[in-house]
Amino acid sequence: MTKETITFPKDFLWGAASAAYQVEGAYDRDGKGPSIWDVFAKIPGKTKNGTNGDIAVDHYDRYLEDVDLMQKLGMKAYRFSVAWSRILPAGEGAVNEAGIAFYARLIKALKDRGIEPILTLYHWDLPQALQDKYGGWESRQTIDAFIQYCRVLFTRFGKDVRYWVTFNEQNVFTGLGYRWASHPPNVTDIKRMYAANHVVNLANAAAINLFHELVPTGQIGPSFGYGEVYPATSDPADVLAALNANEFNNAWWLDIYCRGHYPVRIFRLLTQMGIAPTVTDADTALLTSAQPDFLGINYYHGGTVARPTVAETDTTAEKTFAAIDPYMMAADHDQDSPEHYLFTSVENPHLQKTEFGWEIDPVGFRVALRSVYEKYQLPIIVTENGLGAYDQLTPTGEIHDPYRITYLRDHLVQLYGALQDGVPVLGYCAWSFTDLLSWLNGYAKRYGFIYVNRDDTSEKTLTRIPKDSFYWYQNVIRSNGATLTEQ
Ligand code: BGP
Repeated sequence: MTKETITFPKDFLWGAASAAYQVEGAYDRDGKGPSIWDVFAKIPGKTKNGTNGDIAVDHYDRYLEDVDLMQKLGMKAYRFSVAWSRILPAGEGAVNEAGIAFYARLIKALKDRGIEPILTLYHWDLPQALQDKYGGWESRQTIDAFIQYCRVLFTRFGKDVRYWVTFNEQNVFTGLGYRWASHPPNVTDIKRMYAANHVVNLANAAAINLFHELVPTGQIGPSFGYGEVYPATSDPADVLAALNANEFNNAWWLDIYCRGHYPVRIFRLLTQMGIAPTVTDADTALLTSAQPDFLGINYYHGGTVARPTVAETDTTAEKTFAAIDPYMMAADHDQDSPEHYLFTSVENPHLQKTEFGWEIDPVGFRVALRSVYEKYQLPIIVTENGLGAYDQLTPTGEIHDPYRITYLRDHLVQLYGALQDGVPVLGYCAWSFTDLLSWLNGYAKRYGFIYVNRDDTSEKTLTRIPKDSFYWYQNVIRSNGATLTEQ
């Protein structure tokens, strides 16, 4: 039997992604105000080897070189984020025209080369001034500031940018920021996490409504860090645990984005535990009024669970601890953890892991795309997917990354499968375009198609060097996926 030739839709958005704090540098230049990441990364012990984004990979100064490389790669789309405190240095109030000008130049350079900009409004770098003044996302006043920021960008860039992302991985930044203190604002309080998360939900809905008013020709949606959760066995108790885990880790956000309501079972548990957010009728009215146009899905891996170790009524049993993983938050010793009553995370014996311990699960990618579409019936843009690895520069100045090619190929083949199944996937942005700063893993965990010559301790030359995966992806794009058939 001959294999069917893979052909993606003709306007498929082949892309790659980045985020402002991870690439730009120029953290205090041209009027930019400090963000919570500028401050947090300087707290001793919080990041790998004390790394920060002060210089990052200097995209702020080298954006033209980077955009030229995107064109060479053949990219049809580039997902980037805007640093809120470049636009509004105090988070609200006066607009910094130099900040606007930087993104105007970037967007123009992309469009001149036929590359569709996909603009993320919030990739975790809240202006520090809003944290100091209002307590950041714990205050509804931050929603007003966010809406002011959105209004500026929608007005200035609404006619040039068609695809907009509201919040990047709300599940990750609220969990790591307010529960595990491994992101700013460095808090360990699950009740405060759910309260802040609710405020972000309201900001997301208000931004979507404003966008539809001001930019009727564009499309907007959140980017969610999705991982399908599997039952460990066919034991119905494990299947129920997987349902619980999917509602706890995924539907808790996606149901709000798409339906305006929290999943009932989880809300009931959080209420019993005294940690549920307060939801007013006006909140529900706002949340149900806002409809995203698409869902951004960031996919790295899912998880596997078994029945919880304790009955729901048993609040005395000892809690289990597993390492903090942004996508599968685990129960901890120190506080009452809802996971404890819902599921127990277990290893999946069928899956290999990356050098950094993340499961590799391309079929899970197809399962994820299918599940999300069947449940929410919105087009999907894959806004992140990729492999972090310790790439090595050879003495002759090359980077051979066959493991990344295998990873990306296997995921793209499954994405094609989902397209064949009927899921409307509009585009795929690999994480990441160039190497960049990993929030907690410094510069050694590399994801890019392009190597950047720097490490944790020195900016070295910051030279860009295309990896083998660059030339591989170039062929995939050029053939609109056909070269995936041969591999
Ligand atoms: C996602 C973030 C990205 C990026 C990626 C890889 O959660 O949206 O910004 O960091 O994960 O993560 P890491 O650098 O931790 O490996």
